[in-house]
Amino acid sequence: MPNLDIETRGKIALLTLNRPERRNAIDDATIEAIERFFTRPPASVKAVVLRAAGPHFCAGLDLQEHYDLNRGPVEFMRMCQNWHRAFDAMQFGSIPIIAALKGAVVGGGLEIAAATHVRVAEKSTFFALPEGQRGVFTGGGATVRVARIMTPARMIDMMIAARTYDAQRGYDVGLAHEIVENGEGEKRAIAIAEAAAEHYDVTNFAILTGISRINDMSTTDGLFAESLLAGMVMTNPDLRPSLEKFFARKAPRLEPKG
Ligand code: 1HE
Repeated sequence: MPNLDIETRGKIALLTLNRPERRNAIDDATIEAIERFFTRPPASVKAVVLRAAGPHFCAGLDLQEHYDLNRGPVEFMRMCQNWHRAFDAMQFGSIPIIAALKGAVVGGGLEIAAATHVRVAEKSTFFALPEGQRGVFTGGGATVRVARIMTPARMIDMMIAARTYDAQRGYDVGLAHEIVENGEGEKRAIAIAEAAAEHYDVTNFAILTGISRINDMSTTDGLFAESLLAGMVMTNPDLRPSLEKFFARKAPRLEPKG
């Protein structure tokens, strides 16, 4: 697929933004490929690693294509809706997506990262929304997804004061969940994906579709939806052997670690 490599390895798929000469800028074809994959993922794929070729994760919207196409307002609005559909398919699908971040995670690059579920950042990672400086605006969901992670007030400040956060500052506000040494991001993301791929499908489904959606609901609706999901997950017949393992003290012990 153009600019997006897809490789399956056992239960996980490795998706690579593969256009390093343009710093993995996202064009229309890339969005289409992302949407196609996440709306109908292969049944064998239980977790995804989203990684990038070259030293940068993603430079956001392909500004060259934007300039060349010279779209009108409605065309650009439709393009944004294509991004929203693709990233919704990621965020609200039932497959955990682990991002391996490095270098630039900026503009639309931060928007796609915000649609993933676990974000591992190499120390080289930096986060920015340079739209303010370039005279453009976010359109791939940042006002919703990024603002919810870092708070709307911080997002406004980041854009107005033209701040670029390093990996640590990104971690402090939830843009990254873990920081690793440069060159270690993919390995760590793959390890997380492989472990998550072993969870029960129904549990991952509840975690991924439930938590985000419930937080769009009122308290009453959210608690009701949680009880519905829990009713489905906690009565999964496959759960019994897992509990028996716990009673027999054969389940892995919980201990504080990343
Ligand atoms: C690009 C793009 C791009 C690089 N579209 N071509 N996003 C931005 O405003 C980020 C724009 N990019 C950058 O700030 C920098 O490129 C980076 C910090 C990401 C990397 O810097 P560097 O020094 O490694 O690379 P470079 O020399 O700036 O770029 C290398 C080439 O990639 C160069 O082309 P060349 O022909 O001169 O080699 C760049 O033009 C090209 N390139 N980024 C197209 N984004 C749904 S709305 C979403 C809103 C947005 O995302 S707005 C975009 C925000």
